[in-house]
Amino acid sequence: FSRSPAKFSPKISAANPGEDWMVVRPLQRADFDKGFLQLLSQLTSTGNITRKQFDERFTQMKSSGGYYVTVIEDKRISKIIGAATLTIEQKFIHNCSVRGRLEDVVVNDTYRGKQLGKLIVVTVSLLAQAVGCYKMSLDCKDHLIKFYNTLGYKCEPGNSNAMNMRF
Ligand code: 16G
Repeated sequence: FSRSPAKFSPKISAANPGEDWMVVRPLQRADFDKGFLQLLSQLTSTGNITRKQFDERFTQMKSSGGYYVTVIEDKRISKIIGAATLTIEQKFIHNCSVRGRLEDVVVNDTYRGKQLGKLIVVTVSLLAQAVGCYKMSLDCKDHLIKFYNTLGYKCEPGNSNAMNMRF
């Protein structure tokens, strides 16, 4: 993305999300009770995750240090309405640099039209820049390519093939 992803978002930022009823912040344990997993299930299958499983995964992610799970909360109803994760890959290349990956971006479908997708993606992209990532990468469905293009993400011709092996 551009060196200043914030320039794509003149009206909103993490510090000033534009609405006093919402907050952008790191995931908390208490978000289990604020619909975080139900929100993720709008993105893909989550399975039936117990509180214990959630707690254990939260602890593992926190102690490993490479996970920045970021959420938007609607404070009026104590519900998580948006989420995106920055994961960090340690590298030898680029002078022992780190690469960021944008993962699990989801906004509650009843909150369309409020630019919350843009808010959460710009926030996490700025975070990647702030923690020293030399690049930030993502995989997405075809219909979202335009959206990510507007936020500074580009397909790199000859170098943009996402490939998966499913287990
Ligand atoms: C999308 C997500 C990815 C997520 C995957 C889940 C973004 C930018 N990409 O590719 O992070 O893990 O969907 O789909 O949010 P799956 O269940 O088919 O792996």
